Amino acid sequence: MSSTPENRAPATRTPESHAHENRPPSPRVVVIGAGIVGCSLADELTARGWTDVIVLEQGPLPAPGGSTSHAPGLVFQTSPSKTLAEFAKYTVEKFSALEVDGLSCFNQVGGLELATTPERLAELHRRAGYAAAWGIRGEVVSTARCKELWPLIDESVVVGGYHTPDDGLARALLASRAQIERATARGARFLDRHTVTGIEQENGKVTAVVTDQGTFPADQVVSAAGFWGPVIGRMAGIDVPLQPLAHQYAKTAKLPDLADAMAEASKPILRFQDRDLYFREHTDRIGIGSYAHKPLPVDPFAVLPYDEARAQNMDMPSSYPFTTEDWAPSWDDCRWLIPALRDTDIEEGFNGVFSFTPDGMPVLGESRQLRGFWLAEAVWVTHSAGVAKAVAEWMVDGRPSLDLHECDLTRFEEAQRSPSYVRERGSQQFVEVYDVIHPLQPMEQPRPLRVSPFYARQQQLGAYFLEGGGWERPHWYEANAPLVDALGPLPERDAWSARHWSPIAAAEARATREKVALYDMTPLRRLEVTGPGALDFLNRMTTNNLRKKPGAVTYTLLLDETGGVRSDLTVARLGPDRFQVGANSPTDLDRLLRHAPTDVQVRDITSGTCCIGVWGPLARDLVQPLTRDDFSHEGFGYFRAKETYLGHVPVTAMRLSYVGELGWELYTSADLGLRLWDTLWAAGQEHGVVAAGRSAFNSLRLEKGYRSWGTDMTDEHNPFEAGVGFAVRMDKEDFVGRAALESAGEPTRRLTPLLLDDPAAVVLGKEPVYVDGTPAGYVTSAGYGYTLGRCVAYAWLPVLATGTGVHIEYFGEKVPATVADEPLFDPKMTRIRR
Ligand code: FAD
Ligand code: THG
Repeated sequence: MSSTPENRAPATRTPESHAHENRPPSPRVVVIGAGIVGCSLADELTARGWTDVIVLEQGPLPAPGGSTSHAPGLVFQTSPSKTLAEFAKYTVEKFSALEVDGLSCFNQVGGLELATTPERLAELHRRAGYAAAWGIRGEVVSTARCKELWPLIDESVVVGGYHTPDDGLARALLASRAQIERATARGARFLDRHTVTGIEQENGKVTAVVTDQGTFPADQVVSAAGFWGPVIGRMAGIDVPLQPLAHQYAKTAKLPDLADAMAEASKPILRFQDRDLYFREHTDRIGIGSYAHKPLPVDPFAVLPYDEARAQNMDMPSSYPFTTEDWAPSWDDCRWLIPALRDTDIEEGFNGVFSFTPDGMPVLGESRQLRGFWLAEAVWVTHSAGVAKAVAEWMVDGRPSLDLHECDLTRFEEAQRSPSYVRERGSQQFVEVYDVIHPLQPMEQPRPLRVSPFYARQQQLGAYFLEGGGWERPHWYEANAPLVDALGPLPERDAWSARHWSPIAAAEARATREKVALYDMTPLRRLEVTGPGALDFLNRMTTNNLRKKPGAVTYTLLLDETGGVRSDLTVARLGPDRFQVGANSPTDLDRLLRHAPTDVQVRDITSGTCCIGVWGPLARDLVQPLTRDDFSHEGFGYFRAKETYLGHVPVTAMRLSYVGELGWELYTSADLGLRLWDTLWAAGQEHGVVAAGRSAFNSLRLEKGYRSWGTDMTDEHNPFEAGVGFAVRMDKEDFVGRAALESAGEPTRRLTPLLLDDPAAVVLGKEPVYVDGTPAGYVTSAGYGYTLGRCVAYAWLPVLATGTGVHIEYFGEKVPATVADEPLFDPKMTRIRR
């Protein structure tokens, strides 16, 4: 594997590349790292006609010494994340069809997860629900069935299991080889013993990759360097938010009970999450991985290079000596579950390193600061082929066919990118990897990280804080507890849905519908877009007509080129060339910055400003006395904005309401935030004002049918399917995604509002929905509608008539629900437009 770096040989023509005759010639691509991700990516890129691909690898092929080189290869597909599940499904499908010398790259032994507690068994039911929602075969099974599948377990400690027949073992190195061979046949070149030492750039674009063997010019560079990501990132001037951690893996001595084993493995891969353990067979031995030990962070900058590691008698740069003291408690747990282990010991073990991110998801995408520089990191073998396909689509076609927002490298807030945050959160992800995590469970540390200016008041009111995007967010206020008595009886909740919930939320929702409430909207992302080209720019980037006089607020959509919903925004025209945009994730900012012409400035003003939503039928009575401006319906219309003063506080007021009541979002600078809160609080006393939290907020917005981007809709959906077609003006000038929408046919699926039939039933989101007894879709978001007296669930389903009965599976129970008409609450808008 030698090379003449400076003059890249022209890519070999292969039959497949002829198929792409009409495409522009392949750009010069360099992939850094030949682990499973780099190899899969080379395969996926060359399959799409990008054949001028060089993969640079510091170690020796075929086992260059990264995490892949010793991964035991367990592939469990089930995940709460639909995106991760899709990645894993593709990996299984692809590796099952790949062979080297007649040996398949996937050994479909199935998967088994065991429960030794009722809590875990409930979790396994939920996992079976995710599986049904995302189209994976899996079922909760009896203890007896667990024993049948894994005869070595002590069934007396097991209360049940979750069996997934299509999971199994990826032969990761074999799959690397198979993909190297295919990619090489299409023209890719794999150069091992080439250590990348630098990334060259010009005018914000990547131009070349420097190695100890020479420089490789490149138009596109992908860092698939696994846990070395931060090292390569630094060469490119980019933070890569991942933390390498070591994780223990050991193999037992030969087990007499397995003496007859012929195959490498025949029993399902096994998980014992109650003790943070997993198991697989290695013919007549058992391999055991543990997440039970303390986090063992590794500094990626201090990892020894390959050869030196060898010299020091370390197998690979990514494997560290086994720490016996960390293993001891796990070994007791292993012997408890599998009595056959009591007469044996482990024969070998190591602490292997791989990547953890602050939220446990991969880091994918192109850097805006350095165009042409991509990351494909923090990826498990399980997700590797799916990730590679998505990244290849993204590079070649301009967008992936899957929703990747949970994996987008731009998803982190600035405060979530500090090295200490990444280390602390990454370590916590390690600790929690098998924990039962409630969908609302907040991170524990570092907190508080971001607080609004009203934080002190919220604490005084007994706020129950959860965390989102680093923000402390009140979910309800204990101060409102006395209001609960007036509500009348509320349905009992099961233990799971009662977590991070309080009947106080119902009282706050009632107060919002009947009187007036203050909501802390500070975490709502705010962008300022200014400059002579701002109007044209925003009008081209989004779907609604923004050519309105200053003072107008417009609900509009950011689409991608294929018409998928990238975000929904409110755009307030505050001056001829000055706009305030209410947005969703940091990715929105990134997208606008990427496309902004030189005469437009885009700035995130979230930090340094704050927002209070004042909503309810008495909102006008509360606000009007504080200002000389006219806040009447005629003087301050719905979806209008005004810059004014409330008492001493300069505010930007916008008349809109995500909770579906009369009222305003009131923005001011952070320094004046507390004063604004106190002003509104004092003025509200005579109207019975309450502070209300996100729990009520979510209930109210669901009753109103307002979508939450990222949960209810993503770029996998077009606006018509998602029920936000009203924000698309096909008759205005051209905008991103317009052409694609023109050829979009009648929707065949729809974001469908469901009402649960039983007033006492609740679901929480991500549950499968059955139509005529078969899984037909999944719940996006759900919440109890306190005004309606029913749980509201939105779900992606085939187009169904209003009144159709369906079933939502919750903890293995089939809960009846009915397709409803939108909006469920106040369809005539009498509460808002008055
Ligand atoms: P790697 O395989 O680490 O590849 C990155 C490559 O980049 C390396 O070969 C490295 O040499 C190269 N590189 C780095 N820097 C440079 C440079 N400067 N120049 C040139 N080349 C460079 N995942 C599962 O799905 N299931 C499991 O059961 C599982 N078990 C695991 C058990 C253990 C003990 C460990 C350690 C990991 C396990 N994983 C498992 C995780 C999985 O192994 C990794 O997530 C995956 O292999 C990462 O693949 P990768 O290609 O991103 O990284
Ligand atoms: N406030 C502001 N900006 C935001 C949100 C917000 N941006 C992100 C996100 N939330 C956007 N989501 C919505 C969803 C619905 C509405 C507003 C923002 C809404 N819709 C009305 C309806 O559908 O009837 C009005 C639509 C219209 O008249 O065009 O109010 O909470 N600032």
